[in-house]
Formats: sequence, C-alpha cells, structure tokens
Amino acid sequence: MTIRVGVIGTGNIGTSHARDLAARVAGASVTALYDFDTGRAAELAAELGAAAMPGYQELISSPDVDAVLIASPDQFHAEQALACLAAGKPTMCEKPLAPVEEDARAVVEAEVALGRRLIMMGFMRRFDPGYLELKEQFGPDGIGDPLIVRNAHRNEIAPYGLDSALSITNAAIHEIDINRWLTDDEYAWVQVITGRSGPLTPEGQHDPLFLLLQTTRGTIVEVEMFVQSQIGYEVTCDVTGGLGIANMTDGRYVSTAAARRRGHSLPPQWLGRFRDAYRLQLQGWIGSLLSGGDLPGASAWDGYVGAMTANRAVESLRTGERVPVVLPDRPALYS
Ligand code: ISE
Repeated sequence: MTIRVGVIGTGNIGTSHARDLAARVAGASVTALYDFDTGRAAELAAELGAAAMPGYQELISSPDVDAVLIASPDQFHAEQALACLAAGKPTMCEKPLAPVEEDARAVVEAEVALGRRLIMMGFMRRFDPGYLELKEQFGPDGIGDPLIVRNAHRNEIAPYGLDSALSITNAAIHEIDINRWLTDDEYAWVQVITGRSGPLTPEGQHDPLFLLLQTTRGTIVEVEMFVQSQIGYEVTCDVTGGLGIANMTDGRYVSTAAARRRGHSLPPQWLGRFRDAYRLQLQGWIGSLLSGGDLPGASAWDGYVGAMTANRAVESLRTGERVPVVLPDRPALYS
C-alpha cells in the first residue's frame, strides 16, 4: 500500500519534502502539488509525475490525495490545517502551527472536537540523530538531569528578511520546542534580552537575540538566536546535568586539513544540517499512517504550546520584562 501525499507549498522546504517523499521514503508517493506560484508548482509536478492543483482546497479534497503536507508560508498553516481536519485527512504541518497563538489554538480545538489526532507537526529536530543521542545521555547512568541547556541557532543570512519578532516565531520556535522535548518539562517564564547588534542588522531590529527561559522544574534554557551570523548554518546544544555535561556540536561533519587550516565546513542552511532528520520524520509519519499506529513526533498541542510561548517571547522582546508562560489544561486527546 502507498500513501498518496499532496504537498501545499513548493518553496525551499516543500520541494525538499516532496522529493524525499517521492524517492527516499518507503510507502509514499506524491500525487498533487499546489503553490501560489503556479509555474513553480507545475515544474515540480512535471519532475515528480504529480498533478499541479489550482488551489489548496482542491488539493485537500482530491480523491488522489490520502494525506496532506503543509509547507506554505507560516501565516497560512492554521487555515490549511483546519481545512485538512474538516476533510478528515492526516496532515503533516510545517512549523510553526501559526505565528499567532489564537490561530494555533483554533486548530487544537477543531482536532479535539473531531476526537482523533490527524495532525503531526514538522518539528524535525525530534528526529535528528544528534538531539536523540544528546537526550540519551540524561539520567542516572549518564549526565543526570539537565540543569542548564545552552543553545545557539545561527543562520548565515536572514532567510526571509530580518524581523526580530519573526526570528522568534519562525526560527527560535525550534529551540522552544526541542528544549521542552529534551527536558520533558513545560516553561514557567520567558525573557528576551537584546544587546549590541551585528553589522548587518537593520535599524530598529535586534540580532542576535538572547532568550532566557526557565522550566517548571527549574531547568534554565538559554538560546542565542543570530539570523545574520554570516558564518553559515549552525545549531548547537550544550547541556549541564547534575552528574556531567554533554555537547551537541556539528561533530558529525568530517574535519579536514589543508592550506594550513584544520576544521569542518558548515552547510549554507538547514536542509544540509537536518537532512537526515527531515527524511526520518517523513518516514515516521508515513510509517504510522501505513500501520495505523500512533503519530510520532510533535502534536498540534505541541504546535500550540510552541506558538503561545513564542508569542510570550515576542511580548518580552517589546517590553524587556520576564513574561510568565501559563498553559491551559492539556486536552485528554494529547495525554
Ligand atoms: C527556517 O524556517 C527553519 O525552519 C530552519 O530550520 C531554521 O533554522 C531557520 O532559522 C528558519 O528560518
């Protein structure tokens, strides 16, 4: 059996997902594509032997589409996820679930009303071998419980133009999610600290940003978010535990020496660093649809918690104050 996937959005990440589904994910095929840039969708459709659809609604309701992957710009995710729920189709939605927490909440409420989980969030770091190995170090036989987690998330240049709020809701949302997952804990508060900016930062924006969070059990989480770092793409995570420390660097890259320089290269952006994570995430999704098992990875609830925490961080960016993160009760569907 094959899960026939329709992909909404054929930009950078949508194209990568569609090609992976067509060639590198067992049990999947791509039957339909939609993008507001119809020429771009048609080109990829020709490459993959899929149909280019006139609109996302047509794609979702197509009898040739069993499951939907949403990879459109962030502000369209929630309305498209709602349409998928209304059609009863399993959906993988790229992060964030929405830039605005109320929109993310509406998706959770619609899924709860439906009474079954159809949405998996594309927080691919939960499938990354580096983060998985890092989490395995925790516990009494390893570094103990995490006490302090230090993260750095550096882009070479701002992917969609630099806006500080967007660098939280679109980019630092990865750290917001992965540190919840790493610590198995919820956040108690968040504070965003701004300081000197880099040479490429436009007037009125802040980059790098420093996010400080504390979980309800007291773990301190720091995030350096630097979207115009100019160094290439790099994501690191260092954990101080009660019994030891663990560092996740880009250590999986080969180190070479030439011309009196030893080191390793950095990819230009995230498709290089997280190539395996993206493919493993898609394989996990398709595998669960084929077997009828539980969806792996992050849920719509995780998407909502991410969106609301990011919104609290944006509030702190504006006021400079520490902002409490207060979650409503978790619906039973997500327990
Ligand atoms: C982008 O949207 C992603 O999701 C990448 O993983 C992230 O590293 C990048 O900063 C975002 O803009």
